[in-house]
Amino acid sequence: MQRSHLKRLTMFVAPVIAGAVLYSCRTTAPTLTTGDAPSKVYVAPGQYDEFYAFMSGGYNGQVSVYGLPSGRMLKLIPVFSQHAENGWGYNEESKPMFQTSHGFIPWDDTHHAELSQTNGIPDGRWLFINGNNTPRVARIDLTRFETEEILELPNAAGGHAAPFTTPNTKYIVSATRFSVPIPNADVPIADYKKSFKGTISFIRADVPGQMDVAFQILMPGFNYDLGHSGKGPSDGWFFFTSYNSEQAYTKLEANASKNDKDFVAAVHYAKAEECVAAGKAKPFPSKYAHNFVDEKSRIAKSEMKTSVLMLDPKDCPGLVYYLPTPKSPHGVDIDPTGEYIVAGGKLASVIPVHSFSKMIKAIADKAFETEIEGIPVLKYDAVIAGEVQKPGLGPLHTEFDGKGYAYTSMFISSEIVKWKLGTWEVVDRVPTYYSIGHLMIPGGDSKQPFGKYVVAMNKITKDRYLPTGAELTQSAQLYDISGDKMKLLLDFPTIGEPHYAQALPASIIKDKQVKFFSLKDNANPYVARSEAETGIKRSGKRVDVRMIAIRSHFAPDNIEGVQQGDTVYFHVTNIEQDWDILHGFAVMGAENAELIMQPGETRTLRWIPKNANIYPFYCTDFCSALHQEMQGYVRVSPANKIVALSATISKKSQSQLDRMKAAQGGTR
Ligand code: K7E
Ligand code: CUA
Repeated sequence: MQRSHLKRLTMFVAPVIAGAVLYSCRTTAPTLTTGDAPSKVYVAPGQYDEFYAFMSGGYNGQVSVYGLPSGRMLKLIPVFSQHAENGWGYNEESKPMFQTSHGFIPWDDTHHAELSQTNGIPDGRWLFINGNNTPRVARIDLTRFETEEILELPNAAGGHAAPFTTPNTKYIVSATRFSVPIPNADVPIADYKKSFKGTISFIRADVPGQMDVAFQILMPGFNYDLGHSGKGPSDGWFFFTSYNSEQAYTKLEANASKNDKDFVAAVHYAKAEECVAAGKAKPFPSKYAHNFVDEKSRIAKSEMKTSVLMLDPKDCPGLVYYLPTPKSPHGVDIDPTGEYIVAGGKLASVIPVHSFSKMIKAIADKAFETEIEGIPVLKYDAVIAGEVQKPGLGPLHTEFDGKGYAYTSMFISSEIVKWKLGTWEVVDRVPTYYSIGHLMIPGGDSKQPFGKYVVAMNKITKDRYLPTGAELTQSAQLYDISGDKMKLLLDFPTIGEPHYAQALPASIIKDKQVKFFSLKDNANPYVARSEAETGIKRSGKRVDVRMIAIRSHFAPDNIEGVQQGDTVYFHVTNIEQDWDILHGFAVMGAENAELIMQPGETRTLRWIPKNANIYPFYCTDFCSALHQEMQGYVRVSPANKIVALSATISKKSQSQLDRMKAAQGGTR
């Protein structure tokens, strides 16, 4: 195991940094779990985890929720990708969430989970997540663990530096990993330097249902990779890494790695607000979708927006400065005090740390090295606070424990390195298995980290679990950081490819959970609140069936009069008003997913029967002892055969229902 680790390491290192020294992270045995580790991660049956952790799903386009320290997966929250398991993106109510200026887009690549904050501390209202491919940002409501809003970003490609928040969630941001012509147009790719630009979007995020681009900043055509807002003294500033200052457009592996230094862009967004108020931003025609779920009907609506305010730094002096930063930096992380700006130079031999106060002084002193498209480049020596020497290889991301220490993930040397803010000395290092990307400390990018653990999210799994063919599950590792030395406690598998994650104490959100949706308040136009409100209606070739589901039947459960060529909409309302009692709905031959109805909720399945036939439907969620009895039939007749539209509604007396409920063990 040790040897394969080394071999793999060499494989990564060799092409990237020839001749570099391999830092030793192999003094401990890879399989170690020592001493009291088991008791530190053991959450006894019936007990709860201390933290909720929200992990991006990477190329599965979703978010997954884990308990820490157990590493138990609690939920998958579908966001940008259709999810057949509960009909997200398949049922009629949620389809509008996938609308974009490119049409219906059922997939994306999620990277960075970001909790909303109040005064720089995670507050448990919302989780934001970005879609990297067709740039979008989403809001997840943490009382329901559901996606409730998605905003597309116009004039952008590769929404990677997203959706990081300002300390009170006034804005979240999204910056472009790929520069493209702005506005996008058919131009020769060789015109890159002339035509390709980046943009940074500031998105109003503090009012659910009203997310919108407040303004965009037009940037030189570099690749903007990651960002973090200032806090405390640096509140009002936002910092973004950029690489490819070479502006290469082919063979980036080599061509974008030539410059010794790229840049951190320091954006004074408080200044941007002034410039916007002074009319310096120009309306820029832009088509982009805004989708959100109406709270009462639980139906998503989609609207197409037509313009953004575009700010050119040339028209707003003092808006952006570049901080030279070695070498192709990836993450940029601000320490809890707001003074230090830590950049992870993927190919750098040090971890450079900029000082906010020195930056302000350098701006006042005009300590400029040069200017790029109207943006002053500050002198490296005038802004650097210090460099962490010999940290390891391939620094990517940094989180903080709130006790004066920083933890940086080292992709190439596959380790976490702990170092001290201010002295820049490395105080501890532990190996990760293997090739860590992001790392996460609960609250670790906030003003007051909750600390206790660091989670490594590793890119390569290799030999850590029972093999499952050529593709293995992704792997996370949990380390105790309460003492001087980091201690590996647990490996646990994750799904998709988690990039960033965030976590917060469970106590902040666990008692705010919705247990069911009020039937009385259900504003779906096709709701049926009781069997008496069910029915079937034909309008031309469209047939609407209003149906209810309750333990353990559907009403109606026999439907006749549907004809070939009809489009049938099953609107099924789960009329239970009881926590965790779900029903499902599936009909044979549906070119679609099932429906899952949470208690009190109406969901709609569109179905186009092909043949004159009998089609059964049934409940897919094992809801009671008589779940297998929860079924029905649809009769489909030829188009030329007239069969009266009819429904058989099971009429059960209340006493019958009560008896059945008792027989099924009552409510759970
Ligand atoms: Cu480093 Cu997309 Cu956050 Cu992955 S990014 S690791
Ligand atoms: Cu309802 Cu099974």
